Amino acid sequence: MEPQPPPPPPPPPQPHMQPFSAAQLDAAAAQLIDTGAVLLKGVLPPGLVREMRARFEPELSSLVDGTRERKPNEASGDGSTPNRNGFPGGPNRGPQRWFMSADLVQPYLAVLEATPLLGLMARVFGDDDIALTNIGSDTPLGRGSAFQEWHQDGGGTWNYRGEERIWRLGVRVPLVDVVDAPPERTNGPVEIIPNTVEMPIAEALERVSRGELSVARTPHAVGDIEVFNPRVVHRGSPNETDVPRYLLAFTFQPVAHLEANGAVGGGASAPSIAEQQLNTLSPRAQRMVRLLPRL
Ligand SMILES: O=C(O)CCC(=O)C(=O)O
Repeated sequence: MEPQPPPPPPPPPQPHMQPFSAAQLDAAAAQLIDTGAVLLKGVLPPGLVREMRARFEPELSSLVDGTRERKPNEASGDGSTPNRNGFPGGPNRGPQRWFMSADLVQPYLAVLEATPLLGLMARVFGDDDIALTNIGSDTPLGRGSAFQEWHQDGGGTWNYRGEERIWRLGVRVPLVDVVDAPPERTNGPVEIIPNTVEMPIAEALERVSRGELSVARTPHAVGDIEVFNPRVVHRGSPNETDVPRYLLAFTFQPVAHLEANGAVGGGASAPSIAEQQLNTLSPRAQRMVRLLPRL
């Protein structure tokens, strides 16, 4: 008889995630749709976030030191095109600020099992399958980092079954506490101008100067996640401390939108996922990465 390959290891037990009631998730979804962002407190266990940080920190250091090769989606241009902060394309996004794509591996992928996040996304995207399409990071390393320009990331609404629907959500997962205590203890909270998802940036800034809109900076404790519509006007702020402000930003999109736009697989810059990582995921989380290229 042919020797049988060993069975795949069983998925690890789900980390304990803070339960949220249906009413809390309804309110969070309404806030996200109305304003462009919502903070969910205490979703991820701090031990899990510490494991994520332990994986992330050396990888970013090796990118900054130049000992790690850049991945395709870390190039924002051909090396000569300035990116939106006026610096040459690539992972360095200005003084003391570095972009890095994270590998689709555990412990990061445990975020796909966070039931409050799944409940919130289901309220925004409906019953459709949702895909994870990227994990990125834009890290202000410390003193000397600067404000980003105000911007809106790609995304918006699309028409699906006769309805206007959001087609992209970002999820910020801070790997350290994000503190807003200027001047010395602020470590780079992202600033947003709520209620600007459909507004041109110039108009948003004009309305801020007239006092009709305000700028919000949301502190995050380790374990919190912030879900945002990438069209909300926002910018990174300087980190005035000596400790890098590590934070991962996950991107989720409905599969139906990817299929309708021929973007299944995400194009040249889509991250790949290794088969052995799939075996660590629940069947539901496996569905969320099934369209990604395999390593
Ligand atoms: O994490 C930050 O400081 C800002 C990241 C951001 O807004 C972006 O790169 O679009």
